[in-house]
Amino acid sequence: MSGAERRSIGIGMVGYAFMGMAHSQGWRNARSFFDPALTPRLVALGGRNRAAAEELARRFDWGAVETDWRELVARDDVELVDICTPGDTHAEIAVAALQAGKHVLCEKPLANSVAEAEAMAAAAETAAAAGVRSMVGFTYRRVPAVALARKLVAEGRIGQVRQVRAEYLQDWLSDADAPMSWRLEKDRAGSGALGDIGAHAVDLTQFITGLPVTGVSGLTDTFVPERPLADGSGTGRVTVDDSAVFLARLAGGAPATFTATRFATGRKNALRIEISGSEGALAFDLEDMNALHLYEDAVPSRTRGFTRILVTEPDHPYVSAWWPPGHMLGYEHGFSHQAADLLTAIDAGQDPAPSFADGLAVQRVLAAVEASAAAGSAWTTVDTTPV
Ligand code: SOE
Repeated sequence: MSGAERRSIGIGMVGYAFMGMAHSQGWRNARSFFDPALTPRLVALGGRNRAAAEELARRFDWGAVETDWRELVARDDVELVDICTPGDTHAEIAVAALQAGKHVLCEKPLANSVAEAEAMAAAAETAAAAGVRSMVGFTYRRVPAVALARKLVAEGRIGQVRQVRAEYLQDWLSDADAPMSWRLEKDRAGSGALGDIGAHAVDLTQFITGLPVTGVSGLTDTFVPERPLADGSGTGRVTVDDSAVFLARLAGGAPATFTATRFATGRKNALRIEISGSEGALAFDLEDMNALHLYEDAVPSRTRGFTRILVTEPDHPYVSAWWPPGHMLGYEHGFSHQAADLLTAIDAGQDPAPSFADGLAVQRVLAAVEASAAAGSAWTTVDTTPV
């Protein structure tokens, strides 16, 4: 497509911390590497701390800074609102933006409660009828090895899904002196390891297998209930889980086990999933994210075993936009894939995935785990009614 035929879209992003930076480079690289029909323009960056927002805006060339998200949403040149703030603000910003006719990309987990997620999914559905699109940022769906895993399951390469073991392991809180942050406050983050990283494990399980979680039995623990405040002025109370472990059933009956913890000493960012099927198996670990392990019963026993597929070939999902075969991708690439897919969907007039309804489905699982844990691990059914 020639430059003259290209359309562009104004992006307004709220948030300037870790995710703000990850999304900023995602928009920039999506434009340069994927060359989408709809070109993103980085119009405005929103953040209450003007100095911090201006610093990120300078580095990534955002056109303006707004210190009130309402002003950002109201700007005529902002057509898509990207929400990279803590969970307690997602619902209000997303619903306001959708009602103003702006497309929305919202970080995960979608919200801090099922009620908020329901309101967001309802607003997204109403907006979609008017051609306004929304997406929740479960970026790991867009790691090439994960996207390939989903394709292989759908093609029947491992047969019927019999069992899933999923875990997301980090250790950045195992030091009891690690300071308080918003991620440790229930009012701001909704939950702890469960929502921050367990949400990814749940979403990947549902995405790769195509099977929703229908029931759970959970255990949550908080190992360090009080931590030093970052400014040294005392200590603060941790009001979320440090770890969530749960048993689940998937639609159709397959059992699954989940662990989400930020206390897995030595594990830095190990999002792992292993799916055992009737004719084979798949295994993925984010700490070795360019590889997918495939086991197939159909291979003669002499050479049968888990094969490590290096997912860096041009016919693997997303890879052809990047480097020659064997040249690895990293954590940040998922954010470019997310941005490129969203721009392509908007341009094509299609609803992108994961939708707010997918985000709500995960939220319902998180809530069921918390309810189960509060009731002594009682079996708790997950509402799987479509929005
Ligand atoms: C922090 O635990 C965190 O940054 C999560 O919030 C992200 O979703 C995950 O990608 C990495 O870990």
